[in-house]
Amino acid sequence: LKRKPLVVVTRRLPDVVETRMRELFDTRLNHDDKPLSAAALAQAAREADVLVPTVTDEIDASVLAQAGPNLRLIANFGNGVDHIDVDSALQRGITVTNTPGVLTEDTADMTMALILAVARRVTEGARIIPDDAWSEGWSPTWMLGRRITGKRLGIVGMGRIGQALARRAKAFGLSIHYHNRRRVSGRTESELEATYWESLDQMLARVDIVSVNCPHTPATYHLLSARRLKLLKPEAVVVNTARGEIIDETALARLIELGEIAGAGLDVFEQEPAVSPRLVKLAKAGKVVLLPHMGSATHESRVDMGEKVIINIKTFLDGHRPPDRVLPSML
Ligand code: 8YV
Repeated sequence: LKRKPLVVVTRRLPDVVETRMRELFDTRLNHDDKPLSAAALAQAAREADVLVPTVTDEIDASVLAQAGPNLRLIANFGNGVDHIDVDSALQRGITVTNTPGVLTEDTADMTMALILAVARRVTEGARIIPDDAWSEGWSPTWMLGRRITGKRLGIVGMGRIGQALARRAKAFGLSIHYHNRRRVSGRTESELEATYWESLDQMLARVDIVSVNCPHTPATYHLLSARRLKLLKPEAVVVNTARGEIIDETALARLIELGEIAGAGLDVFEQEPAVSPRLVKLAKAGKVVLLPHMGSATHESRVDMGEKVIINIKTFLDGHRPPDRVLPSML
């Protein structure tokens, strides 16, 4: 009798997803819900036919070198695959899939939430009453933020999430500017009333808010470098719900400290879960809003992501091309 393929899941997933996986596959779950150690990850790669990692699993060349001959599919639970050495995986004949499309709206919502939180000092204000610090009462010049209506938003990366953000931002009265590897269709541009900037540098010098919505690849590592961040206006705000590595975080913190950039809203960091003490200090001072990688953290997104993972695995095990293959051209 042929053995059923073993699917190893590295983190706890929503109950409905785990139940469905168990019905369909020989599934090994991790109810510890702690990130696997490098050794445990390598062991999973040795034993599994299909590996289901998340952003917290570093599947580098050394893990892949220890993979067993059965490992044929890495079905990532999540969109970004920068924690996986996709080139090495593909060279070894391992297919890689992700979960695009289902977390778009939630991530765009969280980006908008960060824009509003920074501009209107929402998190800072929300601490005042619980901290019992409102004894003086209201004043006309107290807790003033910045209006967002009429301002310019520069979106770096006009894919699904960038476009979903543009739709929201347009409704908030922001004008939309974007930089992308390729210009989006004329129809999308006119729907979003979006202005394309071939030169990221030129766009950065003109916008009031910049939002990072591109994947992290070798080409986008520190795309917002110290030099580029210095092009921003002193009133500008930087928002990132993509990947920490796209921004030179140290330079960002320094420029905010110097008052050369007004503030930032960050959901992602260069060394998660470690966050630079300088950013933490700036958060305490009300200059930045820091969230612990919550962009797609809704019940709905997590279930939909799980369903995507299941469809990718099932299609692959049935001998067909899974719908969400990660191709070298995407990297
Ligand atoms: C997840 C994400 O939190 O999809 C992504 O790229 O960053 C988030 O949706 C995480 O990746 C889950 O692995």
